[in-house]
Amino acid sequence: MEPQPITLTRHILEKQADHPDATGEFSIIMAQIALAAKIIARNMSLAGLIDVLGKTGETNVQGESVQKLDKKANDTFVRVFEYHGGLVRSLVSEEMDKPLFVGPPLSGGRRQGKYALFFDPLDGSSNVDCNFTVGSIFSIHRVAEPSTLDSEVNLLKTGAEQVAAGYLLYGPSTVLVYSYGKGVHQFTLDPGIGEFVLSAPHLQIPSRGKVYSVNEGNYDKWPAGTQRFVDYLTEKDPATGRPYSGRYSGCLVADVHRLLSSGGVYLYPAETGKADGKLRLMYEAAPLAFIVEQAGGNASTGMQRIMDIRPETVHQRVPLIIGSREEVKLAEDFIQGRR
Ligand code: AFP
Repeated sequence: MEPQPITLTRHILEKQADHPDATGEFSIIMAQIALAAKIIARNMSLAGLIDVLGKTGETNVQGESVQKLDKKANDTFVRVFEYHGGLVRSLVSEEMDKPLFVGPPLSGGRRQGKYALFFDPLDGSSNVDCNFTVGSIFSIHRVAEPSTLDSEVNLLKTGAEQVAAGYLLYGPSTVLVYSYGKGVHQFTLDPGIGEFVLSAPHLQIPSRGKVYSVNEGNYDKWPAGTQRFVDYLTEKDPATGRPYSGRYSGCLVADVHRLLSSGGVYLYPAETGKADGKLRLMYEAAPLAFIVEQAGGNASTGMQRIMDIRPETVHQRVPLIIGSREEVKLAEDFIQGRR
């Protein structure tokens, strides 16, 4: 008899059984994320046929112009969680200025729900117009007991405090990768049955790789240590496996997903006039750091472990170097002046 496919729902429910005190809320949050992903994947597959391509004309809190699909993906996440009121008490998104407190109000200005969901609804959205890969990133924090009043300050958690994190990759197939702190598991959407099916349990990133991923057009704006690191990677030295191959998609999720299987390093470093780089800590860098560390890799600013950073605002940016242990350590050596 053929083995039964392990669906995401079954996987989550089996893992929930390991936690006798679990209330089931976390499992439903994961199911709702999977639902949002299926809706986004379907909209994406119709890009060009329905009116979802191009810009809305608005600018988001990051000062970037909003793509129609960014907005649609954000609205999908919000709808899915607003409808299921009480599951999470707050939503924080790249596309929303302020946290949205969605938990049903209790008496005395309090709210129901103990989790907050942070998300980048469509990472790499400028890729959509040319039919390239994009992703979504999510991070789940336990923020407060129902008795606590809501405020942005309660949301400022370190990456190490994440309960779970993951991403969706909308490519030739739709892939969901997540971790709740016990390894990294990959599911692939089977469109025939509409279910995410386990396609790779316990992903491990090689301890070193042969690929580097960075927007080299910004080279002149990088600090000297970063420039020397990339010079080192591109130098010819067969004895140490150099030069590395360059791969950069413009979608962080896609580049990190590649590293999970082949190893290597992704960088979005600090730049002149942008000491914190481009990427957002709470819904880009920290969730991917959680995944990559769970798979045996590292994530750093070059000076500090990403997972240890205590954010000052929910939209804080951070330089990011992420991937195989050896390359991330090497980047730190260059940036900290040891090489
Ligand atoms: P968006 O999510 O705003 O499209 O930005 C994509 C991204 O955050 C990340 O996915 C890419 O790796 C990086 O920015 C690309 O930025 P550059 O265009 O500056 O290289």
